[in-house]
Amino acid sequence: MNNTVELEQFIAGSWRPGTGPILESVNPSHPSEVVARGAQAVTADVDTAMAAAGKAAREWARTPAHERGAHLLRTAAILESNAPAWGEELAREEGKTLAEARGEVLRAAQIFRYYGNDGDRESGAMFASPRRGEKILVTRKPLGVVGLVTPFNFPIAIPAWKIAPALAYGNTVVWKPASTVPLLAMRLAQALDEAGVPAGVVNLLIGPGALGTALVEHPELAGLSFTGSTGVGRTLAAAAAGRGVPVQAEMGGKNAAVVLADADLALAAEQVMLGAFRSTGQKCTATSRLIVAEQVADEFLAELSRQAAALCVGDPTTAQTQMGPVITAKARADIRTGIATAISQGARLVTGENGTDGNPFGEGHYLAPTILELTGDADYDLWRDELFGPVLAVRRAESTAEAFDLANDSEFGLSCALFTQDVTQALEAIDDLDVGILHVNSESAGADPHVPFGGAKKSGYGPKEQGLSAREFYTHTTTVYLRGGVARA
Ligand code: UN1
Repeated sequence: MNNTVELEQFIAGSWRPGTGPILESVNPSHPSEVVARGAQAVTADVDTAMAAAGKAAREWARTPAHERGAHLLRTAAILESNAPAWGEELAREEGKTLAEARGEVLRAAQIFRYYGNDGDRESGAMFASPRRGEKILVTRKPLGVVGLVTPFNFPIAIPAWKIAPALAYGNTVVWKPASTVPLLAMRLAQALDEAGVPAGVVNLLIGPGALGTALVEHPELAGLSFTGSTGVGRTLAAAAAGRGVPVQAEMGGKNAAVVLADADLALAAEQVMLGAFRSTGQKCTATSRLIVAEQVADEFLAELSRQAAALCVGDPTTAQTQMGPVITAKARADIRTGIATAISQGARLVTGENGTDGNPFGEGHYLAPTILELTGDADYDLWRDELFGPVLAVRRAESTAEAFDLANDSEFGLSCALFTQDVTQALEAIDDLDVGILHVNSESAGADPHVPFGGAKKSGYGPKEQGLSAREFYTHTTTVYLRGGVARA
């Protein structure tokens, strides 16, 4: 296939080729196919983009909220009309199935629509004053120029849920997406450009991780929002915090599904399959641990194993495919190493990969959906470390209390899926499970745009994303003690 797209940078409202080394994004299902190609940005471009964003900041902040919103609503409409085509490109560049990829473009549109209507919501608070003739207002103001660093796994939805609130609340943006998915980043920037967002309000820099570091070190940076690996997130967060720059970082997860003995097992199996294997397990909200009640464990694992072995793995643009490849050859090799380590530590392979090399599904970076039971009390790396792939680690629990303890046995606390028909146990879980997102009888992934998204413990740092929580990060407040002229007695 020879439909490689030419990559360009978007700085100060104009599209231009980079001046750095050539970057190619390749199709993880057909690694010889180059999806997009172009010269990368260099660190000097960070200065140019920051200057453009700084220049645009004042006017954008003064633009009425409803006018800013109108740009976002137009962006939503453009995303919607391009969802079939850009969804296909997303599936080719990132590897998730066509249905998920098109759904993701529509989800980005939904996020832009939510924030596009923000002008209709309350925009601050008013308090009574203990003094006569005075009111106290708490107003919201943009931070200024914010830096956004986004991961490969939701190439358009995660940027949308950072860019949309950043712009809605009056900030301007310099954005560095993951280098594995530059085409989808370009598509989103094109949508914003076509929607008429003024020059400099959004700047896109495609290139290496060094751009993220340069962004954080830039003196004009007023805020940093990051989603990605724990290692990079902590480094960037530390650098930004060290310079007094507010940070929002959304990092790892090792999310549990807890299946209690009274659960609707058919429903639980369906949802655990979705949580563990949709997007090839490459979501920070994916289900990577399963805790199942001993009484139903054999039956449940047999059913899961049957369903996992029957999943159709292959090119995500083919209609029957249910699971595509992982993003790179290195990701696949690392996941296999994680599986091999678990087996060497005593894990029992229920179904899928055994840690060795091979490619039964074709030339792409494919993996079989894998389930491993962690038997005994060994300290398994697979229980602790996020592999970011289609691998589910299972443990059995003798009681609900033990199940909840196991679910909490992680330094992460992003999401959890609980399966029970007993409302009392569900209510206990709300108090006991230390997570940012709890799903009762649905899979661990998924997030609506109008409610907070983010983790407890080491999964996240700083204010949560989405809904009104995003406002906590993208604005600061001015408390106004407002009096008129001479106060009457
Ligand atoms: C979802 O669960 O649908 O990087 C979204 C991630 C998360 C997004 C999850 N920030 O996977």
